[in-house]
Amino acid sequence: MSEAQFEAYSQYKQYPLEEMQQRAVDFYDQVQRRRTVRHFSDKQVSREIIEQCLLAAGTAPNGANLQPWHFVVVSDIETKQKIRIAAEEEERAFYNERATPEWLEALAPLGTDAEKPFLETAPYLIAIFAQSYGITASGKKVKNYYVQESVGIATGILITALHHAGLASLTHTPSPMGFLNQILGRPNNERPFLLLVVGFPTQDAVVPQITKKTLEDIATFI
Ligand code: IYR
Repeated sequence: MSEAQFEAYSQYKQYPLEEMQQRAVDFYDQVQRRRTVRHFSDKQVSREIIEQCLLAAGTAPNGANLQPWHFVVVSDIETKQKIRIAAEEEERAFYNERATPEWLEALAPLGTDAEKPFLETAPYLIAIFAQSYGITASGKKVKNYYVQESVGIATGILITALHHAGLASLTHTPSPMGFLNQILGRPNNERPFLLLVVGFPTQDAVVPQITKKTLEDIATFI
């Protein structure tokens, strides 16, 4: 068993109280501008920005620091096309057969359907995989912990980092997503978690008129 080694937490930064308050306000002001976008332009995005956002995602707190995630960044046109074809097939089955009337009713305000042209138009698709278990260099299985939570937090940081950099994203979850392993050649220990569509919104992009719950609705102070 390897022993814990500690070092001083020298990166920690403390701010004066007023500055803390202002930073909290400013951050909320920034993140509340984020909207899930479904109209993407084909304008290119430099790979360095995506790399930096992925580094941010990789800082997420996670189970036993095993970092049970893998991000496949797809910009290749033919691969995007394959993903669109497979995703739309699942989406058609979802909208026409699998989705319950209750689910379709919940989705109605978003105006979504089985057509996913943005899977080809947007410059990047980031397929996020959750590693149900790890594999050592010698091929031994390693148990991972809190995989869904860990990958969910990393994905949240990624979405926030992309937004902060000035990019739009769409959390797309064709279900089931097994086709992503096959198209992207990912191993059996990885389960597709989410497909993030990344790029710039079109000039005339519109978003659903929806509201967020109030603080009173989402939090209780005791
Ligand atoms: N995966 C489908 C349906 C869908 C489901 C939920 I829950 C959403 O918030 C949005 C869409 C689609 O992408 O159209």
